Amino acid sequence: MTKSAGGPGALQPEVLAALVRDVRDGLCSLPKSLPSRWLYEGAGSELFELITELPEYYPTRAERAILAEHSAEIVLTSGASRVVEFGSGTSEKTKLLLDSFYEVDRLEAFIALDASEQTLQGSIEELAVRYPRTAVSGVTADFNADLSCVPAGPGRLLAFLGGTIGNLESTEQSRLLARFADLLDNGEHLLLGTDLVKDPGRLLAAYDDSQGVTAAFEKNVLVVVNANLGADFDLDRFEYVARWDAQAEVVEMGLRSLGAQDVAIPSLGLLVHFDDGEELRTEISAKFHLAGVTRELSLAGFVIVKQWQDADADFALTLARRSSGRTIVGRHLEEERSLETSNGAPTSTLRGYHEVRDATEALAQCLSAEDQTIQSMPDVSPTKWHLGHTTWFFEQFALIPRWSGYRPINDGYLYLFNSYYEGAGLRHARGERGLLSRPGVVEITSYRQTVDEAMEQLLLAGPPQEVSSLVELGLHHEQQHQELILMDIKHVLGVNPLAPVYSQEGSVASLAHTDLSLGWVAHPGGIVEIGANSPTNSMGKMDFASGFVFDNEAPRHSVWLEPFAIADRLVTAGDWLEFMEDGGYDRAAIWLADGWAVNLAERREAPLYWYRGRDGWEVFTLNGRQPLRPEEPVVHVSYYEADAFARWAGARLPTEAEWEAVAAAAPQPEFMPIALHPRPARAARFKGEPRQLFGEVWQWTSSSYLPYPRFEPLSGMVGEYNGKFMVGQHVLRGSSAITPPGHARATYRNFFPPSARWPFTGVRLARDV
Ligand code: SAH
Ligand code: AVI
Repeated sequence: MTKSAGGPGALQPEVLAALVRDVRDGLCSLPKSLPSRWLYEGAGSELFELITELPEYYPTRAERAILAEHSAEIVLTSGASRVVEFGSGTSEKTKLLLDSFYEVDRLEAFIALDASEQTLQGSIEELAVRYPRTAVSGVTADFNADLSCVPAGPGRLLAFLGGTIGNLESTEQSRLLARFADLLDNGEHLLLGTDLVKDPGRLLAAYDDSQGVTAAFEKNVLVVVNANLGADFDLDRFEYVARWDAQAEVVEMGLRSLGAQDVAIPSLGLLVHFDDGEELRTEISAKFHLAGVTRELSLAGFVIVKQWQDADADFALTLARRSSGRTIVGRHLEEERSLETSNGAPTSTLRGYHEVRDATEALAQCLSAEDQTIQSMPDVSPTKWHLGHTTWFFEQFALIPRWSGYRPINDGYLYLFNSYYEGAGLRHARGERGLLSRPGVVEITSYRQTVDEAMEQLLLAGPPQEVSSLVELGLHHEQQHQELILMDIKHVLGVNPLAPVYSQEGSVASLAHTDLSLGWVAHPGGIVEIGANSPTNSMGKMDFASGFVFDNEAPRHSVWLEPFAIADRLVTAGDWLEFMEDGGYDRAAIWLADGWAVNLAERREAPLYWYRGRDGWEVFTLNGRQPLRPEEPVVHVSYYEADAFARWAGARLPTEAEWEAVAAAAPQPEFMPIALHPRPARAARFKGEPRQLFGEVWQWTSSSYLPYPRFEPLSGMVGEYNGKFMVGQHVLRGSSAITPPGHARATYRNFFPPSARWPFTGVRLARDV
């Protein structure tokens, strides 16, 4: 690190030049503002350290708790050996992470980058002593300007902690993430800390503390300008203001002029006028939703590896990997960013289209061509077939009918990749999809790309509303296939005696905060409304203006419920072991006749993917074979098994209306990355919370899959899908650990035959009261 020439506290010439520029620009524009990096000069970094200790300021404590719990996992999962920290400050919390790297001798280098040289000086010396075998260095630089000082890979983990990304404007955030991605080689990692949206009262208290430390910190920028540029800001003539902009989800901080005044900055030859009450913006602190973090990282070219929150869900830490897949952060996407309004569900914008298409390809990235070709049973389709079929959907339903002159890429594909649509003509037999060595993965990838290019043109032309709706339908359809890809490949790998691992990502959820106590959420019964409003408008045309739903979720209608109670957590593997040890699979009396017959015919004596290992039960997961963890929800059980378990437990399965009545009143599903395996129940966030409704396992209901009263399928060929399966299947509710982010909702109706257990199916009990 270069030492400052002008004595302690003096700015380096190039830093001073940057301050001059920023002050000139910021104070001569309206509204007035100054970049937040200047807050940390002079006494600023010490004041910030005091902020981190304030009772009201939770982010530092929350992030520290996450790091304390998960640093070892970050070391293992990232496989990194060099840590580069941006906006490192004193790196106080970072030590938790660095200690974990160092303990296993994996900390070759630590580079701290910060705009404030003074802040770095103390911390680097201390860290060099703490990690004698590590090359510790500090770089004074503005991360918005020049990242060329970041050393080359491999094995880098970029850490951007504290929620400092929220101090950037949203366009700067995206730009910085994209630059991080550019900097990294495929397979290297980013660790990003983000503060989450929460109760505005708590947010404001954190940024306007009772001791006035934050006010002093924000006013420090005036001290810095006075000290370095000879300005005559009178600190007593400005008051600190913090406010929460609920729409932008940003805390805005600034200094309000008390009276009209002129401030002289002689070294710049400036006299700056402030009106009475005029504000100078000193900082923003944007707050995030998990959905937004995932989206921004994906757009920048990262794949989410794992995301953690503290126990109060105040703060999130995301480990993301530079993705080798195609990432689309093109000009068009930037243009569309400002139009984006979705809550994480796919949209028919070009950006929305690519997000979903890329996510599908990302799932196949870790699979070989052989993996992608196998069909392990008739219900399972090869991965490459899913990749082709989801592409066919856009070609068949959007491009062919809506683009005159469009020529199908290969007529044979229209036959091979049609799933069930009689209206779309003949098709290849479902059970024979695994017999096709050709087209291979390479040809199907090229089919996807060609269709994507055509779709780009269609979308950029500003398609009519019915085409946008079709595209939206196609994207939700593709998300369904993302889940199918994972459940199918689990079966393909699961029948392999070598139990291959699909991915190491997301393996073994932490048991911290687990709470397996079983409570019952009571419902008084009566008339309730369930279902969604119809996805067609008054002209009968597909229209998802009030949020996407499949036609089978509509129309909204009244249902009578008797009083009931529903379990506040899922049935666990431990509960299931008790059932088995109590002879659950041997007692014909608790089984439906069909279920008993299936058990006998297929020798079902435990859930699918359970194996007797040398040291007890083991389960096959997408992370490979693992010892059974009794805390996890049981998964891969049939309707018959779920029903028999419920009888054994002296309970029953909920109807779909009961499930929805409870879920509609609970917090709606979060935009969570795919977890690959269901996780144990965590403590309720509030009394009577029905836990694990979404994101773990699909929950069997006792309801047959039937049309709702006044059900109308979508018009046109796409309407063929849902209605024709409305017999012989049971409805499942919720979503699973492999459901794509943004796909779950309280009205969603999944359905499978009662004997199926290769989907991620589990059990939530209900009972009459
Ligand atoms: N990472 C620490 C410190 C956060 S404070 C934590 O989590 O507690 C924010 C830090 O970012 C400060 O040290 C500040 O000097 C630095 N910083 C702010 N803007 C910066 C910029 N544009 N370039 C580099 N560093 C910056
Ligand atoms: C560094 N950064 C994440 C802090 C924040 O919470 O936005 C800066 C801060 N400003 C006032 N208090 C804290």
